[in-house]
Amino acid sequence: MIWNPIKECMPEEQKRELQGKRLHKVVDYVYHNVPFYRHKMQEMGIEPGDIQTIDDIVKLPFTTKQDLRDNYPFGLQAAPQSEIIRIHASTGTTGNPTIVGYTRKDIDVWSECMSRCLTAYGVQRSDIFSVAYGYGLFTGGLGVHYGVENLGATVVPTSTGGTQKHAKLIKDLGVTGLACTPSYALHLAEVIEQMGIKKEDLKLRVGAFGAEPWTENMRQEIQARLGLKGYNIYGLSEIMGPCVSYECECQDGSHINEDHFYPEIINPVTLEPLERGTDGELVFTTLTKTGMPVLRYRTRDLCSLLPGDCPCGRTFVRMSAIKGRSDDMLIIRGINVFPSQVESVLLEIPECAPYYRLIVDRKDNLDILTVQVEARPDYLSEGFDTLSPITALEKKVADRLKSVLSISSVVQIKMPGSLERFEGKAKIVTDNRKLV
Ligand code: DLL
Repeated sequence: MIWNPIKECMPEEQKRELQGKRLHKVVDYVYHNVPFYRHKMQEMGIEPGDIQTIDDIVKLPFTTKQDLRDNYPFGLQAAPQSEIIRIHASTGTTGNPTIVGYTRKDIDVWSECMSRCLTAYGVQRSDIFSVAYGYGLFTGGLGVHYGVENLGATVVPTSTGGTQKHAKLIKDLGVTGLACTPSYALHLAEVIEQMGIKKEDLKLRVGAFGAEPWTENMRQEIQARLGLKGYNIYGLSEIMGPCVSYECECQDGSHINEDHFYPEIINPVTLEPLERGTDGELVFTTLTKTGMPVLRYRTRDLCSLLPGDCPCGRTFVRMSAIKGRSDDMLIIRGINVFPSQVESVLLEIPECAPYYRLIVDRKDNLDILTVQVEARPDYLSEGFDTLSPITALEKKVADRLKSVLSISSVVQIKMPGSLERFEGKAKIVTDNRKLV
């Protein structure tokens, strides 16, 4: 099923024409309502009249997270405060958070995008959907919530915390849909197993997982343990929140809601636009937002836009899975390492559970990568009191990591259940070098 075939399956020409018109309108709007953009455009010697087609987008200035921080809290807001009906803020560890104000129109567009996404997953009005993203300043909870309501399915606003209570509700209410981070889905699976609930006793059939990078192996693991089909959902607060893009039944990339968010891929160093199919930094321009529109926002997320058509019939371009963030990439002894690469390796090893941490230290000017990973309970149940299975597994993991990453690492096998579990976004990496 397709929620809005007129938009989601628009012929390419028509789509580009619509994008061009919308781009002109949003540029004119920010030029007259956001001094930050007016000054930037004046510095570059461009006026709204110079932007007529979507190809003119390359003439526009970029926006960065730092720009949003520098203009904290409302500097980039284009609509008057009386038009803003909701505020969200992005999580940030340092400095000012990013504040995003939404008008009623923005919230309606968001709900529409979410309904497109849920329909692509096969969600129907008869479904009961538990939203276990955090409700609050984070966009995950309320964003998905409004989409489920807009579609007409039943929403259970679980939010985070109280995992046992959540597990009981899933069983007792016959919950069919689950929205949460992939790491939380795994934790939930673990709690469900510990409570003695069998996946056959549950009615779960579809999951909307995102807000953090996850791999194909992680998808397989979640699907096997919860007995549902897991779909990717991508988004970011600065652009809207969940559902800037969504997977369809083909699960070969996520369709970007291109009538509202225009994507580009650039080389993060030279800022040159890159061809379809080439990995680079994802950049978004909001085409219809009225609260806080952004021009060419640099997401720092690394991925590619996939060439070719999708068999599902949607013409919205697809983005690949996020391969890492330009600011998340670890450079260890000069070699680029993405946490997702490590995850892929670990989940291919049957003795390893999908709970792991990466710790980077610097000793005597040498970078040391420590990978902590839990063993699966069944692996350690025999010979638990001897060290040999642990040492053997540590060596196996270290060898596999070395062959994939081309660097050696210190592997520490941890007891099942010993690493901290997360309810929101998982904090996988600790880079102690920054503290030096
Ligand atoms: O994480 C919005 C969201 C909520 C998306 C719920 C999906 C589901 P922020 O907190 O602003 O917003 O974080 C945005 O999270 O730039 C990516 O680095 C990462 N991210 C989000 N979705 C995915 C995904 C929400 N599906 C940042 N895969 C983004 C990989 C993701 N990374």
